[in-house]
Formats: sequence, C-alpha cells, structure tokens
Amino acid sequence: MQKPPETSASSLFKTVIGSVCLRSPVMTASGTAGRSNELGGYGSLDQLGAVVIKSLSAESWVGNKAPRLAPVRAGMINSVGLQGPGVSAWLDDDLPALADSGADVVASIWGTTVGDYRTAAEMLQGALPCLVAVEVNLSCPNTSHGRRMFSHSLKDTEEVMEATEVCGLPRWAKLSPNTADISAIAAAAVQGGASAVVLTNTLTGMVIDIDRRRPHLGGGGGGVSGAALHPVAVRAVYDVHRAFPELPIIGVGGVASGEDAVELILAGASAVQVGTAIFADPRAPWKVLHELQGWLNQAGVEKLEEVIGAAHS
Ligand code: RRO
Repeated sequence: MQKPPETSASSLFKTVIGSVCLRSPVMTASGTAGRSNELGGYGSLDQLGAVVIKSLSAESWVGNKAPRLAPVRAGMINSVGLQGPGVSAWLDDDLPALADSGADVVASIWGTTVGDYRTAAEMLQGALPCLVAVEVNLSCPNTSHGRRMFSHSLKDTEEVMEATEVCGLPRWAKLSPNTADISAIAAAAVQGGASAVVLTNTLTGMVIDIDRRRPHLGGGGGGVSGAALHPVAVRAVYDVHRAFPELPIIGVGGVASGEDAVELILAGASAVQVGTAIFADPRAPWKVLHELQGWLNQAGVEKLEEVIGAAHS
C-alpha cells in the first residue's frame, strides 16, 4: 500500500480551537473516515489534527435505504441517514483501536430531540482521554419526516448546544449552509456554549433517475458535497469570521488540496476538515496536510495565526 509523503512531526503547524490545541490544522470530516482506525493503513493518524467520527446517536440507528451515495457533476450526494451503532457500542468496540493509533478524536453526535442530544452527550462523560471535543451535528440534511434540522432555528441551535454541556468536553457546532443568515445561527450556537463552529455540512440536493422517474437515492433527497460545496463553505467561513473574528471556525467543504485548505484559512478558518476527497483517495487528508505545509513554508509563514482570516481587509 502506497503511503503519502512523509510530514515530520516537528514540521507540523499546530492550531488552537478554543481550549483545544490540535497538532495540525487538517482533520477528517464526519461521515467520511469511519468511526475507528479505518484510515490508519493509509497514514499516521497522529499527524492529523483529529479524526472526527461519523455522527452517533444515543441508540443504534439503521439509516436509509440503498442507494445511499451517487456521484454528481461536481462532487457527490449522500443519503446515509445517520446509520450508527449508538454511543455505548462505539465506546466499547471502536474507540479503543482509534485511541491506540495515537489519534486525537472528535466524537460527533446527533438526536431527534434536544433530550436525545443530552443523552448522547451524557454517555460521552469520562470517555478515553484521546477524545478532545464533541462535534454537535445540528445539520444533517437527511432528516426524514418528523426529524428536525436544528441549525435552521436559532432557538433549537441554542437549546441543543446548552443540553450537550453535560459531556464535559468542548463542543463544536456543525451548521448547515441552507440557511439565510449563518452568522446569526453561529451566534446562537455560541450563546448555547459552542466553543467553535464547523462550516459547513452538505447542501440539500437531489438526483432523479430518469428511467424510473423517481429520486435516485433511497432516502429521496440527499446532501451535496465535494467541489460544488467548496465556494459555499468559503463564503460561510468568510461571513462568520467577519461577524465574529474571535470565534474559532473549522472549514469543511470540497477540500481536496492544500490550496483549498489555504482558501478556507484565509477566509477565517483555524482548521479544515477533508471529507469527500477521502472517498476517491483515502490518503487525501495527508496529501492536503503536506501541500498546506508546503504552501505555508513557501510563504514564509511561521505561525498559522498569521494567515487565519488574512483575506479580510
Ligand atoms: O448520515 C447522513 O446521511 C449524513 C449526515 Br449525519 C450529515 O451530517 N451530513 C450528510 O450529508 N449526511
């Protein structure tokens, strides 16, 4: 198996997300790197800022009917439908191997009610010390009838963030790009206790199978990610950084190269996540990290803070 170019630990650029110091500014994006050390054969997980796992609810959840993924012209669309084993099974079966890899880990949680989020957060209390933060997924686009898109509402966003405090870890709010004023939603997340925002989840979309004259994905609609999402994420990061220059932002959306990462950092992100690119190349997070470091070195940057938000005049 071919490994990505080596990046020495001493050359890694650290970054700070509130109270969390990440050893590098490149993480995996939730839903694209499994829940354990699945990517460990492709590179050293301890070089990444963190491995962010696929979202979990308190109980196991079966997810949506197949097909769940489809390529689209500028990326892909998914309707996985939040499939997962539940928090307890993850803590017992998946986290130990991930901890052994030396990775820092970010758990992602979801729920159908505020109380569900609270329960999932509670179950993470006292988890292994490799768990450095909890990403609160307020923005899954594949919510079926009766489930809410929490990050389309200021009140829901604030309430869920408040309810998840019980985990005792820093909480990052993952927001939706399908909203009129993402800065207002970010403010509600901070009001509820978020120490950072993750911008953004996928855009709602759909593919129609013209032969069957029906939506192609088993879940109907889905979430669009990859290249199509990149400028959307850059804009969201730019707008939220402009509104709240002190708020740590993690940029995610179509990051496939070091230059994509640089763009999000110049817009105001303190770190980035690599997602869809992993499906084409599981070494993508290390490639992005290596290229980002090359760009920073060539630009004579000594500390990442020098360039975070540098696109703002
Ligand atoms: O599982 C999914 O269908 C899914 C989730 Br939880 C999410 O946050 N974003 C997405 O595009 N798909």
